[in-house]
Amino acid sequence: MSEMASDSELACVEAWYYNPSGEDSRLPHQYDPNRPVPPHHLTELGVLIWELDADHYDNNPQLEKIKKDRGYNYSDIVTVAPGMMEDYDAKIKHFFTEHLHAQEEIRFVLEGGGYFDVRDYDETWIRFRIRKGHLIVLPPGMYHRFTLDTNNYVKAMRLFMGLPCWTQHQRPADDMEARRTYIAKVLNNSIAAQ
Ligand code: KMT
Ligand code: NI
Repeated sequence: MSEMASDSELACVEAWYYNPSGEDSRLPHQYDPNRPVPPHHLTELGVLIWELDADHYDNNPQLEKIKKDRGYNYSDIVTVAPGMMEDYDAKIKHFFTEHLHAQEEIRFVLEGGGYFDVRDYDETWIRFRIRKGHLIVLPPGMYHRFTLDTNNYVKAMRLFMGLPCWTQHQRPADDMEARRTYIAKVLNNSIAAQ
C-alpha cells in the first residue's frame, strides 16, 4: 500500500475507542480510563492524515504536492457552525448519521475542529479528533460519521478528484462497489494477515 501515509505523518492524531454513552455527541466519548488507538491502526483501516500549515493554504507547497500526487483538482471551503450554514441542525444530524461515500472524503481543517468516528474491523467505533492543520482522507467505502466538538465550529477545505460529489450513502450500503472494494482491499486483507 505505497500510497498510505507513514506512521510519522499520522503521529499527530489522537484516536480512541468510542464510549457509546448517551451523552452529547460533541463530547469526547472516552472510556475511563481512556482506550487509545495507535495511529498505525487508522492507517491499516485506510485513513490518511497529514499535518500542514493551515495559516498559509494558498500556494502551500505541501498541499500542492498532495493535490498533484493524488489528483485532487477541485477545492472549496465550508464552514460548519450555527448561523453559518443553511439547515444547520439537519446537516449536523446528517453528518452524524453513519454513511459512506463512493469516493474519498478529503478535508483540510483551516480553523476549529471536530471528531470523525470510523468503524474498526469488528465494527467498534474509533473516534479521532481533527483540528487545525489536519488534512484527512477517508477511503471510499468506509463507514463513518462526523460531529463538531463543543466549540461548534469548523472551517475546512473540501478537496476532490474530478467533479465533486458529496452524496452520503447511509448504512446499509453494502452492495455498493466502493464498499465491496473496501472490504476486499482493506478489511479482508488484514484478516488474512492475522
Ligand atoms: C462531512 O462531509 O462530514 C463534512 O463536510 C463535515 C464537515 S468538514 C470536517
Ligand atoms: Ni462523509
